[in-house]
Amino acid sequence: MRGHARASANFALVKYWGKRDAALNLPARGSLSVTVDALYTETTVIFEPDLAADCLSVDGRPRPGAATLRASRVLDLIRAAAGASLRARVLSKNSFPYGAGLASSASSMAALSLAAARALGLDLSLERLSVIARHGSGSAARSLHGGYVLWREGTRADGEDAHGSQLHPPEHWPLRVLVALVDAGEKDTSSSQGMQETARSSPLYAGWLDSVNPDLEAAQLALAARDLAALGEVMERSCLTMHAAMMSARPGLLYWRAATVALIHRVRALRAEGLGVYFTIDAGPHVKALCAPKDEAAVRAALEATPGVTRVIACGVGGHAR
Ligand code: 2P0
Repeated sequence: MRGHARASANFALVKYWGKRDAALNLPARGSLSVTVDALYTETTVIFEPDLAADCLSVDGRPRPGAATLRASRVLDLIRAAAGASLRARVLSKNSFPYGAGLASSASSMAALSLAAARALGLDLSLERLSVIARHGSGSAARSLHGGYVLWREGTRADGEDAHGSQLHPPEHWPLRVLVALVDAGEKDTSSSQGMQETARSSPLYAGWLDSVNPDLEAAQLALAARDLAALGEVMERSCLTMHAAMMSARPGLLYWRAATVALIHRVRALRAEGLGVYFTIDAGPHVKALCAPKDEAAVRAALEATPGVTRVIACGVGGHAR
């Protein structure tokens, strides 16, 4: 009745921001991501007869409330699949700051779904686990698979076809992702809440949605051709279009800090000097820079020298949850 799993975080190259069904966590559009090896969650799930309710600890700290409710949504689906009713103790450990806009909800819900399935003796496919993990956090649908992953928006009302699929394994294109940490604090507006507010009040939300499918197509072509300039261009515009929609919500949602903006300019200056490096930013202040291995040292030095950067974490392309 005990299972253990590790899943990596992922960063979207073409972003997910908006739901077509909030109860089922179904995305308004598809998204495309790269799984990263250095940021991961390791989770142990123990189903115990004496527990009255699921309980969750993250990095040694009990997390009652919203985080436990999300975990229970995933555990309920695993219990239903196994015909079990026992409650679970969940012990989760992250290799990186939790709840700070670094995709910890993706890796933690992906690891939870796999660990819980194993604890109850279920052998579910990565696609099925992706659907289950999605109920805990949308972006978790992309963290079961390694490499380059497409999360399809799906057409079914029950969301069973809105799962992640691997487009290319890690060895297809061993790019590097350098994560420049700007601030290790937990963010004040969750992604779920931010998406809801953007969809409700931003005059740019419709334009953002219109931009996604063409960007998904362009990103898939660039990935297949291993064309970094083409992929980088799509990745930056998807990021900036999403943030423009967030910022124009009412009230405006601004995850950036001064150092975030400084890093954008730094990446563009490196490009003007001839380096192939591109940025993306999620629901937090950190900046992720995508580059080829040959440029990693120069990019890393430039990010570390940017005022306000506390640390740079270097990632390769990660594998499947296991
Ligand atoms: C993404 N983000 O595509 C986008 C870009 C953040 C910015 O997916 O409400 O924690 O649980 O589905 O998955 C973060 O959102 O939100 C996210 P829910 P989630 O990576």
